[in-house]
Amino acid sequence: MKLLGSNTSPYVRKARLVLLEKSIPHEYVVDPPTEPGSLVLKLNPLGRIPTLILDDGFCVFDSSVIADYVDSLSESQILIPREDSRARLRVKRWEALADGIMDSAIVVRVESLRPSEQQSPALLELHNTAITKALNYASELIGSPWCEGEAITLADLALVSALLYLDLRQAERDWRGSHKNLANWFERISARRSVVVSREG
Ligand SMILES: N[C@@H](CCC(=O)N[C@@H](CS)C(=O)NCC(=O)O)C(=O)O
Repeated sequence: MKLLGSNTSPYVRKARLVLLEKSIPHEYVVDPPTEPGSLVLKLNPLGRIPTLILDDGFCVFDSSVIADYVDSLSESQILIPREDSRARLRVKRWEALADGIMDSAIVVRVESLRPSEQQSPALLELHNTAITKALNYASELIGSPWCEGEAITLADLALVSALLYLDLRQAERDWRGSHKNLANWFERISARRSVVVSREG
């Protein structure tokens, strides 16, 4: 299978981390949909990344759907709990929280690229506040050593993807200073091979 994406997209990082953690053989192809001739535009009606192309050509889109599918491919290292519905719900809620941080950070990024007189301070405030509140929530919720306790799950992979994107686009936001437990967890997950590989490009 082939994962089409870009190195800056947090949703792509989440999908890559799932593939890497599960040790699923795949090819990662940098193919941003903004580039003319991008395969993403031909195969994914939404024109978004990540896009996963299975060996028979079946096109999978949306990082949550990709994560779910890839996790189902093997019994080793289950990232989304299967038997315990509340445990599954907790992990999926973590994913939604992390995705929400990504969504808001992207709105802020896109808005910030507009000429300053055309920017909406209210929109920037709305999304920056959502990010702040989501980080507070994550900091209250996070377990040890991983988000949901002893086993690493999709929750951790989604959260690290969101935080790496904040570091990229909102370096001035001192989330480590206000959330020491998140900072410690981040140090721990940053040493993980999957995260190291995903940061190499
Ligand atoms: N909910 C989607 C969001 C995907 C998304 O918005 N990706 C952005 C990149 S970060 C994208 O492809 N935007 C279109 C573009 O870059 O042209 C997911 O989780 O996969």
